[in-house]
Amino acid sequence: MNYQSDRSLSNQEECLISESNIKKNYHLREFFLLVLAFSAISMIASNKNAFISSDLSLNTELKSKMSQVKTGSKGSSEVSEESSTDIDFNFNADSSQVEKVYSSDELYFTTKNEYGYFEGPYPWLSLGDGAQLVEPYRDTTVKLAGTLYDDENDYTFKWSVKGSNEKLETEEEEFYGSKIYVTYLKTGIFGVTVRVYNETGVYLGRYSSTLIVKYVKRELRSLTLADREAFLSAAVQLWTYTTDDGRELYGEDFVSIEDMVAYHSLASNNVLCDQFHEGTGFITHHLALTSSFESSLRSVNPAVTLPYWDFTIEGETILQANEKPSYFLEISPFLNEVWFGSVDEDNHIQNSLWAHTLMPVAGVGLSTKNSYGYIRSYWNNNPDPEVSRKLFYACGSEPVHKAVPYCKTHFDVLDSAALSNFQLLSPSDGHGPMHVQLGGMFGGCEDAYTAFIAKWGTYLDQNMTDDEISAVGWNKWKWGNTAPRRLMFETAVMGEYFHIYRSLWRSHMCAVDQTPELLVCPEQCTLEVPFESCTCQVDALIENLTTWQNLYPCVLNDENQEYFNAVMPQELLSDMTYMLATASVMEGEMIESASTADILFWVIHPAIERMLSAKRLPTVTKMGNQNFTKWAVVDGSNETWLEYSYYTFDADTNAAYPDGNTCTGHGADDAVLPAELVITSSLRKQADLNNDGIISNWEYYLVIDPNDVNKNDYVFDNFLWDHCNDADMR
Ligand SMILES: [Cu+2]
Repeated sequence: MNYQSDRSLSNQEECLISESNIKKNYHLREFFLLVLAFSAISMIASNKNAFISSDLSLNTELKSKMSQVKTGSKGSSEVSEESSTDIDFNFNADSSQVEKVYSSDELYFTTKNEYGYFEGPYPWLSLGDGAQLVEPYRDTTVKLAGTLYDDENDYTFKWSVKGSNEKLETEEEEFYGSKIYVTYLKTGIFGVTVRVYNETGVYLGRYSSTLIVKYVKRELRSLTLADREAFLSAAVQLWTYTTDDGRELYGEDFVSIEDMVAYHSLASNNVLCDQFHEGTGFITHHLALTSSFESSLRSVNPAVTLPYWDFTIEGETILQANEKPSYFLEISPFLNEVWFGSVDEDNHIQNSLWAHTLMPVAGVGLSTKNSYGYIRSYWNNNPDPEVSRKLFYACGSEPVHKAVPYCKTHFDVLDSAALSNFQLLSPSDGHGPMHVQLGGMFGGCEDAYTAFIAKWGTYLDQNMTDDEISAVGWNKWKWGNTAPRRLMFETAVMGEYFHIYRSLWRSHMCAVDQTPELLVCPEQCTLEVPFESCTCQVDALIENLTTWQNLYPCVLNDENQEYFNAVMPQELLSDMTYMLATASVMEGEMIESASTADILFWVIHPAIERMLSAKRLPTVTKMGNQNFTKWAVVDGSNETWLEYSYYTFDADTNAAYPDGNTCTGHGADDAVLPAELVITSSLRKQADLNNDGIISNWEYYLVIDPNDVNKNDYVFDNFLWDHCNDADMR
């Protein structure tokens, strides 16, 4: 794939200097430059530097005063040359007097940018000292408000603004007016003081507060066109360059998608352990992966932060319309040319910046690959050189029970009674169906399914009366009366096929006799070998070395076995298991371990972090109109990390592995990411609390606490779910 490097930031990049700016806990590569001028507009238009400037639209009276400022006062040189000095501002207040400090009723700041005022409920913005949020790389107006300002226009306001740049640490920059324009090129906390003078220039008092500069993550739909384009064009660079090449161009924070795919896949593809999934480490691993993407994104364009996709907007619309999940394709604005691409009949992304994205090929020695050598799940023998998406499809049926998460689904995650519940629910209710529906299954299984339906379709479509259902032992029956067997088959079997296939490989966890690795893939297939001949299958079943009954628990869980055993004949169960265990299957990337190769992966996980922030911010208590459970203390002192992996078992409980198995990755102290995947600098520099060189799951959980102003350098735009106001959360 060859993308042109599209970098539209040359002006800002000209300003970047080497790493030297350290204040408090902020070690940021970007630097902060103030340029003072009353002629701000021309500078903003030319976009040459970052700057702060005062307002040109002051009232005439004030303007005339400003033009009389004495030569030599900072920030006024351009007008002072033509000024007379009729009024002598007493800038050096008598230090023997007690200085008047205005309360934040009398004076305070408001900040506004093209998105309006920031109203996120972060406690450090409402502590009473009037701290305001400003976004880096975004022109922002800082305006005075308050009774003093409202009541009286006869004052002159002199601003002193500090940055954390070494030079500016000691030198305040000054200007005049009722508002100033700022554009910060780094995140951090910056002091601002306004000194007030009366009309004769006598100093009256001052007001001081802070500007807190952080990125704001927004829902995809609310981005301006310019921000959308900046995000997309920066993001696609990760697919364009290797890590080495990217670092040469963009610096050490760059990580390529190729590496993201390799490391995510390595963590997921050990037959004895999935370090990132099916366990409680999912949440921090995926949020840290997201931070790694963010780090890379910002290295390409420091003005960009990864947005989030609140897919419950689509999910709730589908629910309200009483439609199947695939209705998504009619209502979502994202699978098209301007965002993330639509797909063609070959399951390829056919347009957008991700058109015909290539899959990474496993290098020598990389253990995680399929038979064709692509970095894909072991069991996914997809020979396609391109990223695949088979939307809302599992080998010929739609997984109708995998509803796109809607308001109630996310409410249940938000309502978690404890961190442990949140850990367990966030992968499943949080977003699981997005992976299933956007990945999809296809290939030889489609013909196998067709053949199965040719034999059993009529039977599956038979209706059942209540009497028939109770006659086979079921009083509580969730499959209805209309073709219940068809529904059972499509939801419990075809809709879970991705999971069943994986289980047949990790068969020590499910087969009755606990035989390991029953599903076997060819060591290697050349690209000339068609997928039909490069099948992962349970050879032992074909060779009569095992039975369908031995595999049956890999196909159906205990509860579903009871339903199926009651109403399906043995021959059907045998045919079903045989089909599942021998069909050649291909999977779209989103459903398997190379999901990071699809841009869609990267926009869905921030929605989960937004929920975690909502849990931890004290004033966020509702989704829609429904209150959710709050955790009493959220600073790490009162939460308990649950360590759980589906793949961990004790000694003497498994015939294949009598010594037991510990699947790492899910413990509080386990590394949150491989060291190669760097996270954003602000988190990286603070997260390793015990200085052991490893950022653990727990340390990562602590460092993204949204209540601590000094930690994360981004926030979410809001915690409003307006589309859920009328949703039923019960
Ligand atoms: Cu995910």
